[in-house]
Amino acid sequence: MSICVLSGGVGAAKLLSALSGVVDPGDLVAVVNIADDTILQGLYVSPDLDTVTYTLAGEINPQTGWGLRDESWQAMTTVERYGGTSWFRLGDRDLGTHLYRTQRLAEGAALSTVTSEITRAWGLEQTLLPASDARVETRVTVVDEGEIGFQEYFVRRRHDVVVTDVRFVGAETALPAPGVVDAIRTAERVIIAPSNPIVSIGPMLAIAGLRSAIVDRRADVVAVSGIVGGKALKGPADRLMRELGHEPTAAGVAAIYAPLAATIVIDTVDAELETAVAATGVTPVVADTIMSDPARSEQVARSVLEASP
Ligand code: FO1
Repeated sequence: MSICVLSGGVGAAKLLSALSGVVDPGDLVAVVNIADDTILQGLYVSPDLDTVTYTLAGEINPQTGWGLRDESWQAMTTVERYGGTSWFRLGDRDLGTHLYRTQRLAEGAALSTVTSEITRAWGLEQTLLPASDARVETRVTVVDEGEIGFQEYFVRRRHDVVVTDVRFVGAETALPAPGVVDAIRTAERVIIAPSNPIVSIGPMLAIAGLRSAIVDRRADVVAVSGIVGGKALKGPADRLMRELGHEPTAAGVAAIYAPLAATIVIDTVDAELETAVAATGVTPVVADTIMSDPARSEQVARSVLEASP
């Protein structure tokens, strides 16, 4: 029986890595966000797919949480020499992935096909499925500036700007990638990783066929709050939630996931929010959720697996 995990980048990758230590990695299926994907230097870059792949392969750059370890930056130095785009940095080792993926997509291969080629080449036992083979793009409306691309917001503006709207271009017509609906339908358990509910999980849930597959499994869906003590574990989730009218707490996360998840794991520091979470209609399970070292991560994985009724 498989376990299906809706995944963004860093937080999801850590949870998948921890789950791989407590269940057969071959039973794990990650459905991964693709709305951060972007074209840079003419190359198709898929940050969340790569972060999950590199983490599960044990090759993630431990300093950044993205890209490959033991990286060098010679190609970027050359781009800088020409005055090219250098705010989004592609390492020399990492470039190989973008070159390969871009070439395969240009040949007409689907993103899901290329993803399985890449994960096989890294020796992964887990299955990674892009949420869709169609292009879905997060666009962010920023005060005094208007709408910009996700990486322009996240990396170039360091998400240090006021956001008034987020939309997912292409989601209305996108179909879930092959295998996604089946994975959700047949999984023993569906987990929503502690990723950003607005810009990591949100774009996947904007794909109608994917959302309805999750809704159908609501009783078996366990979400993990990535907001702990009112702060995002990583990135701008707390700020984005506040600016877009959600309460930036575990209860706010529960309210977003209420139509989709019967259970939510909230951190022990948020134990006093239990009643507020329960009031959203999602059953809270209080546990340590901080994956700061392998032993704690393994305990988090066990707690998440045990959280389901
Ligand atoms: N994040 C940065 O903050 N700066 C970068 O230059 C950068 C480059 C990059 C290259 C490849 C890749 O897969 C990810 C990269 N990221 C970078 C991370 C990434 O853009 C974001 O963390 C995610 O999109 C948010 O989930």
